[in-house]
Amino acid sequence: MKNIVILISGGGSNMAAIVRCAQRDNWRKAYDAQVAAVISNRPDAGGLAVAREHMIATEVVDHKRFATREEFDAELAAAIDRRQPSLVVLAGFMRILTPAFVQRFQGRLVNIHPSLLPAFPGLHTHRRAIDAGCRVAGATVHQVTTELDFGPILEQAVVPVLADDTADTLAARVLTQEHLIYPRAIARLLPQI
Ligand code: NHR
Ligand code: GAR
Repeated sequence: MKNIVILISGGGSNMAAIVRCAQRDNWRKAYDAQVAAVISNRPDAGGLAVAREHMIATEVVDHKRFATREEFDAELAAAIDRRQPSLVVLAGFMRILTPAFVQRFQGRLVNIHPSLLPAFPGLHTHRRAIDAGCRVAGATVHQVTTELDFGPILEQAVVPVLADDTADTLAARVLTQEHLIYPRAIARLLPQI
């Protein structure tokens, strides 16, 4: 069985979209794959309850309990390893990962970033896209490498930026597309891992 471990920090709507797609398209039968666990770095992440509703194992590795990024990442990696993952999915996961962590899972570590990479890596992407006068925005699914928001692109979606957009209205439009492309990108990866 190919175990998928999803890392979240917040509401987990991308995680929920992946879980729903896995159920609807029967990933168990199609790819011998399952979402094995959802791990959050924040104890109050809304996505934890969503995962539990779907009978998925959850775990918290609270970054605030650790003095350094290296110590947090070591504990996070150990928690992931216990699930024997074939694929590790960052879904609104908000902690930058150390090179040691990325190297350990390289090739089976993916992220969704709310911009059309290579434009706007990092945070506050929607505000920055509006301020730059972009006519289009979007989201990118990519392999994670040690360079932030830079790995090989797997999937992208484009949305228009409207004249009266705020960062919030643009984020909501991008998010609906994220929910389509992230499950699709993962489904395309599963036969190869
Ligand atoms: N780690 C590596 N090495 N490479 C990537 O491509 C990564 C990554 C970790 C997370 C997601 C990413 C995004 O899609 C991601 C990609 C958090 C930050 C950040 O600055 C930046 C990019 C991403 C996620 N985080 C702050 C930090 O100090 C904390 C911010 C907060 O807690 O709200 O880690 O955008
Ligand atoms: C999504 O838009 C995701 O692309 C973005 O946060 C949101 C999480 O929503 N990720 C980042 O900004 C990573 N730095 P979700 O928790 O509902 O999936």
